[in-house]
Amino acid sequence: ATYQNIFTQVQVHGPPEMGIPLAPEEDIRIPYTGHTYWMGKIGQAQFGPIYLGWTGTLSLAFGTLAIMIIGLNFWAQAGWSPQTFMREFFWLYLAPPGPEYGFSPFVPLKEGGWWILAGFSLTASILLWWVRTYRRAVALGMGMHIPWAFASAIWLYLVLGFIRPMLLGQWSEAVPFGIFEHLNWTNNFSLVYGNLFYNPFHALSIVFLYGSAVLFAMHGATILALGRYGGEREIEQITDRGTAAERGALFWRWVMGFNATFESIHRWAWWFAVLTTLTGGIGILLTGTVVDNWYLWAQEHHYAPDT
Ligand code: BCL
Ligand code: BCL
Ligand code: BCL
Ligand code: BCL
Ligand code: U10
Repeated sequence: ATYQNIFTQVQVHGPPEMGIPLAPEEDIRIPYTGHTYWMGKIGQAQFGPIYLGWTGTLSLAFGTLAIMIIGLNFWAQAGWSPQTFMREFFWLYLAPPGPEYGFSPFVPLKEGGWWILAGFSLTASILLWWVRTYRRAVALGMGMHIPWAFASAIWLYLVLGFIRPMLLGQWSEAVPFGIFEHLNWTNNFSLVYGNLFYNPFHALSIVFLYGSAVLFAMHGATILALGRYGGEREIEQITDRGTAAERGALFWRWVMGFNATFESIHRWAWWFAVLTTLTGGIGILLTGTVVDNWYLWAQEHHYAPDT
């Protein structure tokens, strides 16, 4: 094979590639396609066909509804002035119901009811999108790695906005919608519960978050550096280990004494990413339910010094 990369690639122009045939009742792909040279520079030059289906359509509908509810509430806060809306966008927010409402689903719209409706719509949108990833993976005969990884992110999202507030019986524990307001919430959460740094699950989440960046850099660099031996054709290298795989493995064995394989490196990456939000969700769920003050907890368990 010729050595090709992003700078020297040949872009093939032909009739649009429509993908595998689907059963007629299953085939809800929108047949429009396009072609741009510049997209070809960073990936595929062909756009579409996109598959929408009913989960995709409903997901977009609920997503749009969530954005509309949040956006209109922001706009109302800005006194319906487009200028104020634009200027204050990053500071506007939509807060969950106050503690006086507990976990009741019936809250006056202006007192947090809009927050519940927006949260419901956003959650419906996200869950439908998850179903979509699941069903498309089935349709293409793929493994379930993408849906399960996505589920790990959704786990943290649900803990933050629904599961933990439900266990504490308070909507007011949930995260507000707002760019800076959700950062204020994050800071406040750590302060109220005695410094999140002393939550071992927060530390684990950081290990995997930092570790993901380390692995991503190592692997991205390894593959680019092996491009001249066809290293980016990873599947061939997995099923029929060639010189690229040998060199990559040897490099890491020389540098740090052990190495992954072309397949296992993707398992490392998958697990690091998945464990970031999995451990994170556990850490948040324990906060206020099992542990009220992480610093005191840490002292008790010799995770922090006693004095
Ligand atoms: Mg936050 C920052 C979204 C939960 C702590 N957070 C961000 C911003 C973005 C965001 C506005 C960049 C994220 C990013 O690049 O991710 N956060 C966001 C969402 C949730 C969330 C959507 C959620 O649970 C649904 N954040 C939380 C929880 C805290 C938290 C509550 C602990 C984890 N977040 C922080 C901190 C920071 C952010 C700390 C920042 O410093 C950063 C920031 O700049 O804040 C101002 C990586 C993902 C990608 C690169 C893919 C693209 C993602 C895009 C950018 C997401 C856009 C979201 C959009 C504005 C909201 C759309 C909602 C509609 C209704 C559909
Ligand atoms: Mg902050 C920094 C995220 C809240 C204070 N913060 C960071 C960034 C990252 C981040 C973007 C750290 C990564 C980095 O720089 O790596 N912060 C982050 C998030 C939240 C957050 C996601 C959150 O609320 C959800 N931060 C807060 C709150 C403050 C806060 C508000 C604390 C209360 N944050 C700070 C401070 C800093 C950060 C202070 C920083 O200094 C840091 C930053 O931006 O730094 C640039 C970079 C990686 C390195 C520095 C590691 C270098 C490793 C070297 C080259 C090799 C070491 C080899 C080793 C010794 C060998 C080991 C032996 C072998 C195993 C055998
Ligand atoms: Mg720190 C956490 C190392 C700079 C903020 N930090 C950690 C621990 C580990 C560490 C002890 C897990 C990191 C991890 O898994 O990353 N930090 C470390 C090092 C530097 C560093 C070596 C450095 O610059 C040389 N950390 C900073 C700066 C802050 C900072 C000052 C912003 C970036 N760091 C935080 C926060 C947290 C950590 C916040 C945590 O919550 C977490 C923790 O648990 O703290 C208790 C991903 C990398 C990998 C998975 C590869 C393996 C890396 C191993 C685990 C590093 C071991 C270091 C070893 C114990 C010390 C050196 C050994 C020498 C041979 C003597
Ligand atoms: Mg902390 C959490 C790092 C300091 C308070 N903190 C985390 C962890 C992460 C981290 C490891 C979030 C994982 C994640 O992937 O979330 N923290 C971190 C670091 C420092 C730090 C590195 C540091 O000091 C260097 N944190 C502090 C200090 C506190 C603090 C001590 C603030 C002062 N931190 C908190 C709180 C939380 C964290 C509170 C958390 O809740 C979180 C955690 O898990 O803690 C245990 C990002 C992933 C998600 C939020 C999942 C979202 C998934 C959804 C489904 C996505 C929806 C997308 C949406 C629809 C948008 C679509 C838009 C498109 C563009 C169309
Ligand atoms: C990627 C990839 C790819 C692969 C890959 C990988 C990315 C597709 C196919 C690599 C990825 C993985 C393997 C996945 C896992 C990786 C991570 C989770 C990332 C984080 C990594 C780690 C945490 C591991 C870090 C470990 C390190 C850095 C190794 C540490 C080791 C040392 C410090 C030892 C270094 C050894 C040296 C310098 C020399 C040799 C030394 C010895 C043998 C030991 C002792 C020395 C002697 C006996 C010599 C005598 C010494 C004398 C006489 C002096 C004594 C003096 C004294 C003072 C005692 O994309 O492709 O492949 O794999």
